[in-house]
Amino acid sequence: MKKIAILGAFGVVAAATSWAQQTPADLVKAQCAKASTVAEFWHGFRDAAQQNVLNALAAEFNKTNQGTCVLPIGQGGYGDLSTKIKAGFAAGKVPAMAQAFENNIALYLEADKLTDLKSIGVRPQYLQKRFVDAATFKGVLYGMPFNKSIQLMYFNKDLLKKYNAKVPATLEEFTQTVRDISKAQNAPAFWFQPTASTFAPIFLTLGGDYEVGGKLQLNSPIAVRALQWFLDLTKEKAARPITSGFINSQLNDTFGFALDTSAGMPFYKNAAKFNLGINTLPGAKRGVPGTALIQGTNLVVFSDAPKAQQAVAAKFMNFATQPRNSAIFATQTGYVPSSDLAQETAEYKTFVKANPDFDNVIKQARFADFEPRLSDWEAIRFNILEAGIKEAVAGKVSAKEALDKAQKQAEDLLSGRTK
Ligand code: FGO
Repeated sequence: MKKIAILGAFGVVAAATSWAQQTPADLVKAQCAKASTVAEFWHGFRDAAQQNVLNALAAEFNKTNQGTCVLPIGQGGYGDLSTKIKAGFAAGKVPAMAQAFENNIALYLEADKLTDLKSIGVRPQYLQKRFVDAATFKGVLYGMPFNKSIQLMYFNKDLLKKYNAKVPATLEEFTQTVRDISKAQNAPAFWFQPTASTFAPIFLTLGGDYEVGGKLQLNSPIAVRALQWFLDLTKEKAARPITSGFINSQLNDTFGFALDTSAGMPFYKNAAKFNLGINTLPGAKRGVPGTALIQGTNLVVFSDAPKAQQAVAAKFMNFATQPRNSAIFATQTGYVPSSDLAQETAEYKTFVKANPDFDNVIKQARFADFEPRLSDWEAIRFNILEAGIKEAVAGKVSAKEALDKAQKQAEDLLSGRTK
């Protein structure tokens, strides 16, 4: 297990450096064994480092709430999490609390399974307004922004230096730099996952919008242009599609650039054997960063959970979003601080002094957008849009064909024809 020194900031032993030490997960387990009310917190963090931060946060909360406890339980990845929650609805077994994307909230609301957070004492004060608004449906807050991410530009400073290239500030410069370095090193410099997540920052930066006049539109001319951009660079061997695994776990010295979630920051930092650069996204014009996709999740509370567990969940949400806890959680993970006041804390200031790159998370968060909050969006983004992107990048269909097909499939799904 990797050692994460700063976890100690939550007052918990960093991580197991020998078998005799207690990990944050062990600590939480011991606390919950003694508690009379256990609020399960289902999450989609697969990675040990992220699980450690989550468990350390829960352990710190549990310490000050004798008799009650929050128990994080991993369900696999985000997709597994929503699948298990949906199965839990049918089986009548839900946790007190879970992570949820905005579209998951819409879906869980259709099943009438969510609790109005303010009614159980959640106070969303000093939270990023846009995040709060996105988790508010018909004026009611159902999700507490917890681990919301934006995307950043990760790059290889050594490679840029070697080829005398400047850090690209615009999409045009980015495209040219990627082309030049790829040609010079005879290997693709821009690495990307052919996914809806990576497609989005280019689509959004070019001015794209998935919802036009209240209607879902996956095949707009801008969408075709954005997908064509990936296809052209791939064909020219300037871009390398990474079709399995995270980019951050495959870095080598031909890696030039990636546009990836801020939650990847600790992983890129750990893995890079070159000088890693982190910046805001290249923009449509100079001086304005590109538009990132907002990902990561909110915390929701299920209405079928016993009231005593709901009360613990509400307390935990207020605890997690306190400025200091928000600052520690964000700096350890790369997520956008949930509290606007996090930046004023000593923990945040100390971290940013040693890691000035982190400020880009705050800067980029002002230039970022959400995917549609449709209850069917998870199915659309993975099974339809992303499937089309992958087919096009694999050279099986053109950008227009892929997106026209995706549009038709999405319309069929939304009209109930293929549900
Ligand atoms: C991930 C997924 C959705 C939805 C977006 C949706 C469902 C995307 C994208 C599909 O919290 P974020 O920013 O980052 C993830 C976090 C937890 O796993 O850590 C990131 N990570 C983990 C290990 C690692 O080595 N590197 C690394 O970056 C991980 O990406 O969320 C971004 C990636 C995806 O999961 O493949 O959000 N996403 N919208 N998933 N189910 N539904 O609507």
